[in-house]
Amino acid sequence: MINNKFFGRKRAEPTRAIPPGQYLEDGFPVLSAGPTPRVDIATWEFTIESSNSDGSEVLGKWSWDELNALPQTDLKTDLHCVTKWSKLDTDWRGVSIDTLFNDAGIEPVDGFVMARCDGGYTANVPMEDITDGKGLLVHTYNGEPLAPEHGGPVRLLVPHLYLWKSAKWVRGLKFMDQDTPGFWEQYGYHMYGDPWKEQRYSGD
Ligand SMILES: Nc1nc2c(c(=O)[nH]1)N[C@H]1C(S)=C(S)[C@@H](COP(=O)(O)O)O[C@H]1N2
Ligand SMILES: [Mo]
Repeated sequence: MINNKFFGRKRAEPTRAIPPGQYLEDGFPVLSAGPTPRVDIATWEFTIESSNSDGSEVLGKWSWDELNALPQTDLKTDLHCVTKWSKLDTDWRGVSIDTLFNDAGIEPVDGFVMARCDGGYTANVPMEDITDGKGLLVHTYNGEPLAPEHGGPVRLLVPHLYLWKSAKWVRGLKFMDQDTPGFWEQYGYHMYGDPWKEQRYSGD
């Protein structure tokens, strides 16, 4: 017997609203501005730095083992890429930025942070968009180690903003008083990037 269920299956309709101008994607496209860097877990470190007129100060530093020893957070969330695909219900595991701040005794201050990455990519985000559970350092996707092309070993995940803010191969956050453009923002992408407001390019 042939089971009719396998025939005439329609493409999945959105099970809930997605942001304007977006379409649903089942796969997981890779979008990188350069080659996938080789990252050595043994020497990997993640650093949080302040910056002020006197220079910068390291506020917290974690090795791979130290990151994994912190309380872990699971998050199921939708992703929205500025190239117009959205992917529903992606499963992530990692450490929330709140947990890092707690661990290092860092008080979030009003302002902005720059995420910096192996390979030189940067992305700017407001502090309030990575705190209160909104930002994570993720190392696990769908129960598997995050693939290098998607930012493994560790990427920033800020899912309520367009995916270019979710910096792959992230190695640090630097506090900034002023909102300063990161890699794509210098090329005209929006400084904030709210998908629900279609903030794709500066001026949107
Ligand atoms: N380090 C780094 N992070 C990055 C990028 C990059 O080129 N380098 N591309 C950004 C862009 S433009 C997008 S759309 C997403 C794509 O993530 P994905 O390749 O996992 O789909 O990663 C973002 N993070
Ligand atoms: Mo992108």
